Amino acid sequence: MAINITAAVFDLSMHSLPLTLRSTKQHQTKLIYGKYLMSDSYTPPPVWIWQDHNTPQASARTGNQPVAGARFEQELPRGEHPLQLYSMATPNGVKVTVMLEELLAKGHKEAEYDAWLIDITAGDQFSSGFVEINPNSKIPALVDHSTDTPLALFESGSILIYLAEKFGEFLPTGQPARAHTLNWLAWQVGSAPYLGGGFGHFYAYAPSKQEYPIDRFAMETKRQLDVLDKQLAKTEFIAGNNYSIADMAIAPWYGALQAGELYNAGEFLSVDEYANVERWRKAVFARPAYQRGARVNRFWGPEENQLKERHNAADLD
Ligand SMILES: N[C@@H](CCC(=O)N[C@@H](CS)C(=O)NCC(=O)O)C(=O)O
Repeated sequence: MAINITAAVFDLSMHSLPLTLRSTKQHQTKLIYGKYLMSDSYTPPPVWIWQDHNTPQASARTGNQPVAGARFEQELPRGEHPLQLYSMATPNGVKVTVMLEELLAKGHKEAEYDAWLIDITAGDQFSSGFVEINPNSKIPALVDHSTDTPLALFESGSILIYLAEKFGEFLPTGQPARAHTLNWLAWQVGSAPYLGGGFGHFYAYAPSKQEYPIDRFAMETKRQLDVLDKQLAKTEFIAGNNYSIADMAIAPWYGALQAGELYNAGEFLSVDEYANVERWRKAVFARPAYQRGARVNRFWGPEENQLKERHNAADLD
């Protein structure tokens, strides 16, 4: 049985995603009666046992492990603003920095924030300080110190709703607009793992290209793009005619995908077919607050688009 222990490359030249799997056993696919099937070269044992497939470079600090919790002791830094963000400019991280910049653009001075870099390629998400605010060890995480007891928030969808309610922006209070917005926000959080953990992993990061998973997740990703395209044929923004937290959640993933910026997969997925998504993402990406937010906690790509940490508005000017 061939086992490939090469870690997938974490390509920071494009929008990067977490690797939920850094290694995979290699299997051949076979065409049988028109269907691609995994070969039977691997028979799961009765009980799965973890084999450390991480590369030698991946230390105990960074490699994927089947257990949760802190791997080393380190407190989180704290700046002067009530809102302290711990993040990185992946699509999930960008959702929150865009929201904060949009709030500031609307004049909400209390939305000023410190954004500290949690470099997930270096294992920063496993520090004791980070795990204390997010036991799931994934960015983004936010602490609001303006409350009686500091309030820790994790999960990008939860953070977007919290900020929208705190500042009374980008989430309608009346129905049905509120339900529509939350529907699409929940759609994004539920759908993106098929795009990132499914398509992105097997197409861009897995150590061998396997037709069965790429085929399966390319189909699902195109179906999702078509869902958005059909919706955006009816409405200007995702959840209606107003820009909302649903757009902020969906654009860094599906907007970037349609722009060909994610996984270098624009041609493979024929993203030009989605004209309504293209019209919408151009409008969203043109927003100054979106452009500011997309730069925060970014340490790759063109230098003018990078800002490792943000502590006040002037850092982005
Ligand atoms: N459902 C979570 C997903 C967060 C997530 O997957 N974050 C990635 C970066 S985009 C991460 O921190 N990965 C680190 C790891 O998997 O170790 C959310 O929406 O906040």
